[in-house]
Amino acid sequence: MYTRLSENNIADSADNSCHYGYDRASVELGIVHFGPGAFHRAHQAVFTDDLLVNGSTEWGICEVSINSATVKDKLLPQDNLYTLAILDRIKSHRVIGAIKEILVAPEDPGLVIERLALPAIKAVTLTVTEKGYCLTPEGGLDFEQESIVHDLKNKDKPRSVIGFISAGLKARYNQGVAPFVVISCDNVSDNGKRLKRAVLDFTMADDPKFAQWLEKEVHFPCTMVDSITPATNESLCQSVEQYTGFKDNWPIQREAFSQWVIEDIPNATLPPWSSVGAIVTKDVSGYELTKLRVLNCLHSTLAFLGCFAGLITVEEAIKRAEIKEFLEKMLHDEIMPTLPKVEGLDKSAYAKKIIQRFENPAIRHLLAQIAWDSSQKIPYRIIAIISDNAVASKASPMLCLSLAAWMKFIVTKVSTGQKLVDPLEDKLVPIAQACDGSNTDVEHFISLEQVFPEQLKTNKQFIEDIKSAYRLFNQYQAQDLSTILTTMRSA
Ligand code: CS2
Repeated sequence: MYTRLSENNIADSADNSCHYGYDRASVELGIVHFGPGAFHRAHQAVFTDDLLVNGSTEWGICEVSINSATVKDKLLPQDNLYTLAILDRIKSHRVIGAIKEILVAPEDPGLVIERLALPAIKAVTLTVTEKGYCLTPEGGLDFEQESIVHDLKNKDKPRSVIGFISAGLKARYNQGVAPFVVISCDNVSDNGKRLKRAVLDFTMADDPKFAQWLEKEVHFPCTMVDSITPATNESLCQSVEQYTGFKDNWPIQREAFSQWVIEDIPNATLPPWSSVGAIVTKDVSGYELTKLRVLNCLHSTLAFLGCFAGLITVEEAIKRAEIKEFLEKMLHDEIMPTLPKVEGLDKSAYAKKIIQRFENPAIRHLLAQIAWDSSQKIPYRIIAIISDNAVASKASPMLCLSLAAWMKFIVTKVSTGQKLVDPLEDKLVPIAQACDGSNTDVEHFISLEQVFPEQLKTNKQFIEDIKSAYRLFNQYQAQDLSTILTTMRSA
């Protein structure tokens, strides 16, 4: 019915309003990206596409999938093009042409290193989630991880992103080619610092002289990335077809808001993303912390409370007055006081805008999607705030309620035989199986050293607050969420 999205078909189309609008043949590779998931294609690839729309020709992207060939298999038949649907009060669609090539690392690791060694590659970006950095809970490289053990023995055939970045930089070092800048775009605080630590630890174990060069010459700016990007579903594919007239194997959807804050490091040359809206600033950590603690913390809380109440989407959950009021009070009492001063950022206006973004009626953002991988997310977005409050001798009963709702969520999933989508699944399942609805359930969860820091485990107030919140989730049913929220607030 619809023709396949492709360079020729879009060029021949009578309605060209979605066309990327530049000559793709003249675009050269300038960026390598690891992890071409939906968020990258909705965010960094779009900033880069804007550069190409403005006439640059040196910033084509070579995508590298670390494990699976799915992205390549879906996008190759359409010349690596895909549609970005911006779904908000105003809707728009555009085809993104920035991806020039997609490599699947296990198919040809040598080719990935070859690309990384190309002098034209000036930046390497990553969205591989924090587990891709292979770090221990203490923050150093985990030398016991299988892929790291493998990569230190097989440096020309790495499996991990850390092994690839090191091999690419080493090839440049050996050939006297200036290094690329390495830009983590994962949603964790101090992302650049964490990544640098992983790469440095790896190279120290490999070649200390090269490691010294790397430490001095290679820049790893921290970043903050933000745009709400629900996973692609069948209804998006259909609406994109109807709108553009093309069959697209993997369109991407996101809200209109998109923000990229990149640390300004002297001598680190970035592709000119600041000319298309990226903010380059010395104070990226302030933005990062504010985003994690406001947007992501509220998101996860919405997900846990909403899932308990049997709700499906963010919009449905934020429409419930008792949930919205709870979030607003939690923001005011427990989150805002922990936020740093950020020049040029009005925190109250920022928080207000985030609630409005959640109310966007044009996208169906599934609460379940946000609840995925929570063991990796809550340390940054919830527990770090509780820890800061604890240092200031302040309790965080509402944030504890959010954590208790996460525990309840895990126990419910496991007891009803549903699959957990979480990298700590093998630890969470036995914990949930040992739970019996009593106070000791909380203790089982808190023993997870990857999630809960030592100093909280011995904090009486924290334990008491989580236990009393957890009791409420066992005492009341899904339809009683408002009772839970009011009971806890009046306690
Ligand atoms: C969400 C984020 O899935 C989640 O955990 O909180 O992906 C959120 O949508 C993005 O960080 C927004 O920039």
